[in-house]
Amino acid sequence: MNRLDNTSKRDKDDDDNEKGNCTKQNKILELDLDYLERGGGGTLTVGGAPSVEPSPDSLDLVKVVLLGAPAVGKTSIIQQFVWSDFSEEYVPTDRKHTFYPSVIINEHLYEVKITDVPVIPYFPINSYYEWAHYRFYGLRNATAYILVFDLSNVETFQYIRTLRDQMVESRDMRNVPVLVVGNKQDLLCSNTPSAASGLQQLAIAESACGDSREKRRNIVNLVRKHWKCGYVECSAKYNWRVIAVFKELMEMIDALEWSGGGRSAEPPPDSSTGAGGGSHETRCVIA
Ligand SMILES: Nc1nc2c(ncn2[C@@H]2O[C@H](COP(=O)(O)OP(=O)(O)O)[C@@H](O)[C@H]2O)c(=O)[nH]1
Ligand SMILES: [Mg+2]
Repeated sequence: MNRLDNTSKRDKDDDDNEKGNCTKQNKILELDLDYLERGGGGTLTVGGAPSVEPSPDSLDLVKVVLLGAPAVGKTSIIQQFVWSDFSEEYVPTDRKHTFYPSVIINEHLYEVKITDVPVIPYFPINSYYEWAHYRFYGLRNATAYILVFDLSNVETFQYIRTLRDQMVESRDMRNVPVLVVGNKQDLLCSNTPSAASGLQQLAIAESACGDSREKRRNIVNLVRKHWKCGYVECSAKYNWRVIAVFKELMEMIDALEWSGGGRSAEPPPDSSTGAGGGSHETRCVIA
């Protein structure tokens, strides 16, 4: 049973967050970048809900970052999940946006921070690079990552393959869930045989489809068997398996949390306590 109430909050213009300049760089490198970010100001509240500062980035906040090549659908997946909204128009993400849904999974309540960032040319190999090039993105201290590629353009997988290599080389990823998402499932060629095509065109299309099917099989194999990561295919456009994306990720996070390998030794607040509740907050029951 899936239920989703969408009244999530999104940060105010995140440029505000970058005003907290500091010259003592060495000191800052030891700090939690998300903590600095919080100094940046209030939030823009969506859907008429009262404007309330989101929960502070406490240890219990699950920080999820979506990464992937340009135009694979990262923003669309988030917007479909938190707002049940989709736009055909492509507006490249030009600055960081954060969303704060609350998610209940296996009767455990999590406050989630979903971060959508402009395309990054590389994953910062240490906190200096993060500070210098991706200030306040929270890339290196994310709880979990969703790596998105476009199923109708499997070349976009190469981007996340490189990014994941850089992550593994520069961060201890043992207790950091990574979910690979193939988006735009609706554009898979097997879904759209053209009745108008001539026989020759059909044969060409079939062979191109076969090629891309083979590449897809190899990708699934690599992700599941070698990377040992989760893999979900979805369509942000048709809201097909978008909830499954977040359900799968939260299952991974919840399993870690309750096996003692999670972000903190403390158990997350239980839904029955009503902790973290507030009329302004989203509740996504995904299990
Ligand atoms: N057909 C189809 N188009 C999609 C889907 N998801 C996103 N798009 C389109 O792809 C383009 C890029 O989407 P966007 O979410 O901005 O990509 P981002 O750059 O990865 O954040 C937009 O024009 C979207 O409308 C999908 O599942 N199916
Ligand atoms: Mg985007």
